[in-house]
Amino acid sequence: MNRKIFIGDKEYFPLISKIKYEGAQSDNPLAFKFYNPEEKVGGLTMEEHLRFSVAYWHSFTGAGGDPFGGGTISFPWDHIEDPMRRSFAKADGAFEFITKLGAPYYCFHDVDIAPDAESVAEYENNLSTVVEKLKERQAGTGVKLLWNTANLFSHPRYMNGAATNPDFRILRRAAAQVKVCLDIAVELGAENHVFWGGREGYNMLLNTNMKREQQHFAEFLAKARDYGRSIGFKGNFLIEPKPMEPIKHHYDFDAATVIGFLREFGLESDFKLNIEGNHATLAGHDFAHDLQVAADAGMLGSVDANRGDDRNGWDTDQFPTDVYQAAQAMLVILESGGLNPGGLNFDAKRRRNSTDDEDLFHAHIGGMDTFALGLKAAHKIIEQGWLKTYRDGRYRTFDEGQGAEFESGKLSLQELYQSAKTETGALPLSSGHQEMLENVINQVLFQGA
Ligand code: XLS
Ligand code: NI
Ligand code: NI
Repeated sequence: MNRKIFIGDKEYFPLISKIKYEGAQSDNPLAFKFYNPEEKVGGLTMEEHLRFSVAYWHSFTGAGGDPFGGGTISFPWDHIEDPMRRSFAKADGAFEFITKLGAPYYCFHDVDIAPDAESVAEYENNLSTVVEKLKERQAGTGVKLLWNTANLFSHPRYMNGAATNPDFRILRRAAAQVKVCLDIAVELGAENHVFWGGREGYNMLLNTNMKREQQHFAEFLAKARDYGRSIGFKGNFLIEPKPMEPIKHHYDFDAATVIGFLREFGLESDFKLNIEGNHATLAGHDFAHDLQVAADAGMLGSVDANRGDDRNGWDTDQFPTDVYQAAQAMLVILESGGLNPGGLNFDAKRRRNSTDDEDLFHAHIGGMDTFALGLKAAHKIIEQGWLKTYRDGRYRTFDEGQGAEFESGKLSLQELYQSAKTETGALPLSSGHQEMLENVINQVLFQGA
């Protein structure tokens, strides 16, 4: 039975019906094999753990253009000439897609949902008109807004940055955009608000006062925070680190850099991090590394779930398919207490030559199944308890005696020296057992294979 799901007066993806969980044995490419939203993993359902979100920009806006060629992907609302009517149709198509997929959340930039404009008044007017529609669609479908963000990087005015632009007038224009976006966050019940500093940084030091730009950035974020709180926004503000691309050196380089910046300027209690897989790898880290750095600082807010390509160094924003990586990411996430009120947002795009509507479904189904498997593997590893026992065991010399005294700050350098002096002979070598641990992860992943 192909039950119709459509949101407005038209069905935009008529060939695809609701995506169902059919289990690992199913050979239906348009079904979940592993993501079963109602299935409990520990105390929560998969839906509650994973909190999947669809990205408006990649899924309903980006047409596959790259520096060597224009778009290849067409959307069922492309033919509508009037930009406002096209935005309405896009919204209906988006909610139809998200509902058919069964993702509980979505995310957007301001200019993904409505036409941009030079004047603040026209920009605001366009947005608030579409926001009315989104509000109705949210209420009608139950789909919620994980986060929204201001696009402060596409318009030519932001070529030298937004909050870090050397021209105050550009910073002020960006602030107006952020103000409108915070109003929208409250209006639509966004659970978080993201800042991705795509052009906050520099291409050459010779024309840049880095210190002054970073002070402006912090002041801008502080004022955004103050305004957001004053209108009742209770969610997390999130900074999304990325080391480079589109410009050479981003100020929000990686998790560690952003944490240092937030602490330097006293922003650490309102701001957390949105960690993106492909951004971590661009910075030369594993995805799990940046997640762990954020978690250790108590600042793991949300995740942009995607991946790069192992053999090139740019932000390919591919859908996650690597279960080994997803398991390691979910291990950090579960050990740090889960993502809520963040989620797993597919900041990912299908390839430029995946031009069928169906491909958008395949891409998301694969990403959701991958993280469902990662979740189950991570949960199993935690339940079995051996990893934690093993890891804790490596630090056992700090649990008692002098090691414990050192940890509590009671040993001076001279005391360490004195007591090291009493040791005679070579100290024991303790194996890190890397291969054994790698093997056990494979065993957990493929038990029963
Ligand atoms: C680009 C970023 C962007 C943010 C939102 O690389 O990932 O998509 O997530 O502005
Ligand atoms: Ni990215
Ligand atoms: Ni992102």
